[in-house]
Amino acid sequence: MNENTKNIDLTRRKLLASAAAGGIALTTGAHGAGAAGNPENLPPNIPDWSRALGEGVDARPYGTPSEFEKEAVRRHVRWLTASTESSVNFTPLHELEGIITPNGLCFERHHAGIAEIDPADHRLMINGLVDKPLIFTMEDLKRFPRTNRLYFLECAANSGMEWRGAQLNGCQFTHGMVHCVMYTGIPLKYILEEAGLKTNAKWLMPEGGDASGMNRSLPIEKALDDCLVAYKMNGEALRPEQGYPLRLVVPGWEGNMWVKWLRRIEVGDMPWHAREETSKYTDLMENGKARRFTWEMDCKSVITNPSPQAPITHGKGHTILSGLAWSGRGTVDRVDVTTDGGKNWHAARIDGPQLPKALHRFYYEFDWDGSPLLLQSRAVDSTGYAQPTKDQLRAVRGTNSIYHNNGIQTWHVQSSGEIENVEIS
Ligand SMILES: Nc1nc2c(c(=O)[nH]1)N[C@H]1C(S)=C(S)[C@@H](COP(=O)(O)O)O[C@H]1N2
Ligand SMILES: [Mo]
Repeated sequence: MNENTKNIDLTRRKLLASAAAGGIALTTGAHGAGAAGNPENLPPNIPDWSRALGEGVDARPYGTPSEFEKEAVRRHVRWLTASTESSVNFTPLHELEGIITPNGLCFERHHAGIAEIDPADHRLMINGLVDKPLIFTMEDLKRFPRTNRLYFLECAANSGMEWRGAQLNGCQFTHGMVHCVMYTGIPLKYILEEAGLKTNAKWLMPEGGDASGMNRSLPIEKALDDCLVAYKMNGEALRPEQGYPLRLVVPGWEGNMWVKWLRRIEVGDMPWHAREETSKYTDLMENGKARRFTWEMDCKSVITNPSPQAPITHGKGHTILSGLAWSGRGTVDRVDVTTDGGKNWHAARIDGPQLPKALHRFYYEFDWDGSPLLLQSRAVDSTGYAQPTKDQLRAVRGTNSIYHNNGIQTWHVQSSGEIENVEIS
């Protein structure tokens, strides 16, 4: 049994539990704890936690979530990859709200496992077409002016399995290769200026310090525009999973370019044609030709609740729909939602900050009459580009692709409240 089937089973169990509660779901609370909980703790009784002292301030030097939040975890799909070291796990988008991804829940994509690096032994080297090659310690880097920026990172392979049709039951699996974090770092421009770019400097090759030594060619215009060399995420040091102690931030561009455990940047006059931009991370078109250097992540959205891992358990009536939208080209200006597979569209409410190249949160509230629904969301970004249907995408791209699937996602809600991933045309 893979992680995904396990997840579907969990969903079914949740539904059974809520059915047992017999239509009093509203009063038993959103966590479904009503049916299984201890009635002795309910009003008018005094609950257990009011009768004794709680843990002291020495109990949790580094905080962790409540023990009742065990479902909010990264999950992987075992059959997708041969080993866990060269693999991916997924952000539990259906368990999250707002636009910030907590550090411990950011999806992980490694090509050779997590490098564990002592920052005292870490260096960043700049070489190639520069006036003076440089080697920085972490301490050196922390004396450059810093900036704080919130950006999403999406793997180009996010939703990749969906090219062949609806496959995985949950937005965690279909869309969970995305996270959104506040980075603290140095504009890459400052570091390049320190080394001095030669006039023929046109491309960079950032390289990782992990066993994969991952590298990608990065055009100089992007490097000088908004790239960061980051060492903090959401206020604290980068997590080892996210490239501790140093990672490249390439706002709006495919995750593969955001080199983790960043150890070297070579400056050159041509792209390197590295493995990750030739055999991987290219888009194979219908005619057998591969499109290369498709860096920008196009506008996309997904409904995170309700969704297959987060079925409707309260029965018919007032229902809150929550979702995420993003664009690698700017802000998201509009999100529309349909509950009938695209016959009628309604404007969703974008709530919270609308920052360029960051996740946006949207809501749509409706009265569910208990009949089956086909839920979809469609985002429009600040360039005026509207998220396409999967059919529109396939008309241009064919079906050979893995990467850059930003098509509209459909969730089928059954009368029971159970939800599955489907495709309609
Ligand atoms: N050094 C190095 N950098 C890397 C990778 C890697 O395996 N090694 N994976 C890349 C890929 S494919 C993606 S999608 C992102 C994932 O970032 P995350 O693990 O923080 O989610 O990191 C990129 N940077
Ligand atoms: Mo990726």
